[in-house]
Amino acid sequence: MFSKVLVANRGEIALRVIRACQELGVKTVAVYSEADARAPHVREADEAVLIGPPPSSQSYLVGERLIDVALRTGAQAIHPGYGFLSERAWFARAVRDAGLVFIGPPAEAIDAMGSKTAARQLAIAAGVPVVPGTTESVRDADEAVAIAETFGFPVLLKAAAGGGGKGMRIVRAASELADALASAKREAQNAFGDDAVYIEKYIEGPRHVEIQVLADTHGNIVHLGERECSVQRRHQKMIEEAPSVAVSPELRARMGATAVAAARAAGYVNAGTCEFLLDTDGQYYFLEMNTRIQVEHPVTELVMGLDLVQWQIRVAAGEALPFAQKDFTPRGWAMECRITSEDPSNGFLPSTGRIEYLHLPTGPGVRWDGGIESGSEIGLHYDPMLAKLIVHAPTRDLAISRMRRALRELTIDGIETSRSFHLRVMDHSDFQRGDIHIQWLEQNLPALTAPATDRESIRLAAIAAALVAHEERSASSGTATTSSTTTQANDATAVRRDAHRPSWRDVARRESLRSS
Ligand code: MV4
Repeated sequence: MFSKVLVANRGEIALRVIRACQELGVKTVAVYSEADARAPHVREADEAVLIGPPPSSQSYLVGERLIDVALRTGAQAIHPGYGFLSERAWFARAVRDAGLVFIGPPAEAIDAMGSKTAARQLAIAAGVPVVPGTTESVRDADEAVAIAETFGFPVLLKAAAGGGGKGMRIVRAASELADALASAKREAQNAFGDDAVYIEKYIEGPRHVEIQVLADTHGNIVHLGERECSVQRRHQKMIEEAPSVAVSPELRARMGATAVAAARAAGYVNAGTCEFLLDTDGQYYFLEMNTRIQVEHPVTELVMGLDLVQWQIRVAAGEALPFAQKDFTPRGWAMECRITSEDPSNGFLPSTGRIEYLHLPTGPGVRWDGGIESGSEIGLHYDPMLAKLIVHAPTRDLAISRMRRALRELTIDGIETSRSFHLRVMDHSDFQRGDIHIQWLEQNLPALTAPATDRESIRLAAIAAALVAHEERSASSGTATTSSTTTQANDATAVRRDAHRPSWRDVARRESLRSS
């Protein structure tokens, strides 16, 4: 095992990796930008090194500097987390060339899956079902029309260098193809520096189901079942769960075997995820492989009973996986809500400010993977995801009840968050039936995001609550308490739109009942 690992990331995933290392008895080196000097990951690591100014292009994305820090601090390996440098083949290669271990797949596997057309070729050769379409980029609009007519409209134009939805265009008629191709190429060129675009049949209303795989350096590959990730907005997942209501044990076995075949064909090692579309007839199609640990990995950990991040580290250190495929059957139901600093009632506009008050949910079956604390400054330099609230329960219904309970326990004051949106989803009958697909959220935005109460009513109620809290405290203690200023500050910042349990009520209640 390594004695020291450099964690090349920030926020909740940096803490997640640090925790895994601590349990393995591995020392950690955090890196941080000037904006993150007081971030929890800096404090929790054994050492921390400043790597640059706030913009990630000058800090978390400067590969050579990270490698230099690893060498200088005596770390033997680098964990990239997700985002940032996690899927840059050049970085994986540079880490290896520096005599360090990249805790992730070989650079060659990242390259193989990085080009979406190459990944489709590799999948087809491995017998993996893909959406009908091309495995080469299209030359021009005439060729595109001819190809589209072989499987019919609508079709989807995709950037070959893409992934994650950039450079995609839905085309519903031959007459629209030329314009769509030109704009897809422009967007692809701007986003990836490569204007190659290919064509697929457009699948309407599918689910996004992905399979977790784990591979070691000794040729062992297992799959860890599926995650259902259909609740997404603009290619940002909001809620994930495991297992999926749409996947039977028989389908899980088939999709799992498919994912293992794709991973094997790519020479894959470490944790990875194969993304599939699952259509309304139960047909599934391989889309792409994510060559990193994913945000939503905890739901798999909870139903499969293993620590994926620890296994990433153990596999990177050369350990053989001790499991057989039959060891893995999902137990119970796990669900994750991404808590973001976005205002659902305002088009998910990013919200900035200081977290004035934070109360975390606890109790049976609740897990919080977060990177924030009271006093954290939330700016615009990084991703708006603050934390993940994850629950595990015996059944899906109980997981929904548990998530609702945990969301109601959660208070984050000082900034707007996605909390109330998640409560609305938990209360939605479509979601409760599991009747969701990748367009569901966007088709139901009004019901899921409308403010329930006008601001002035909330303001009046907050003032009343502050007065009640003050009265109750005075009555119970008989003396003025030192926390009254805190209460007022919290109530003032808590004036905001919130559909379910406005946090002023929780804060007022906790303050008034606190023994002083
Ligand atoms: C598709 C598709 C429908 N038909 N391909 C989105 C990002 C990239 N991973 C591929 N994506 C899609 N490819 C065909 N042939 C619909 C999507 C898609 C999507 C996929 C997964 C999760 C969310 C999505 C949201 C919009 C579109």
